[in-house]
Amino acid sequence: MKRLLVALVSVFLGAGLVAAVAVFAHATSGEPPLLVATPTGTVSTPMGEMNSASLELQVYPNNSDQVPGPSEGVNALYASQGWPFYWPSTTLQVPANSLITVTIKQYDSGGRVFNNYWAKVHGTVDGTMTVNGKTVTEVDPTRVAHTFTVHQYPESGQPYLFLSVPLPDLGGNAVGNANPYVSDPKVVTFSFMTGEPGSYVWNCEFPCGDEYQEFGGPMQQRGWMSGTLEVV
Ligand SMILES: [Cu+2]
Repeated sequence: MKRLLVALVSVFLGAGLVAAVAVFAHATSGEPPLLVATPTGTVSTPMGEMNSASLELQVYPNNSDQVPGPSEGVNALYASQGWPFYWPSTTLQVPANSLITVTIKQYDSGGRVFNNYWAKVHGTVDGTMTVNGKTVTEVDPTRVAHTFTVHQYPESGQPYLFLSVPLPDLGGNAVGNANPYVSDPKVVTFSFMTGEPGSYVWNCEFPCGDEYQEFGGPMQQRGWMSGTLEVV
């Protein structure tokens, strides 16, 4: 009887611990609000008429009165430490079978990427992007602030999607959070095509976080340097 009681108590304690971990993980996850791409009509492409949509993002070096940044759950800690982040959200949704045009205003400093691959443009229409209106296929690998890199979950069974663009840095004394500190961010635009619906993740490949090789902390945190891309 005593043995049965001990076993039962252990099971209840175990279940309670699992529930507590789940509640804690949920409270600290701070999933940012969904940002849905704005439909922009149709465009003619070599593959025929296609729906189009646009997304606008910014990258800031740290939070400020002008741009509060994510602050729910574990995000409050990162906010107090002044890490860079994508804004207004990292939870993105775009339409399927469409041409998506993304504009990113970049306000941060940077440095050298670990591998020059991340200074090159991959997976966009024509393999190009524009930086302040100029068409390029790569940027100086010693002057990268962040990258926007979309890839699959490890499971297959959905359309292939890989996309990576480097965001050039600002000079040290030009860095700022938003107007009025900086009136001329690096403005990067690029377009890519979506296929059938799928779930993807994205992150930054510039070592802008902390811990292991500067790829820890905010680099792995949604709301900061990684997020999701739903094609619906
Ligand atoms: Cu980054």
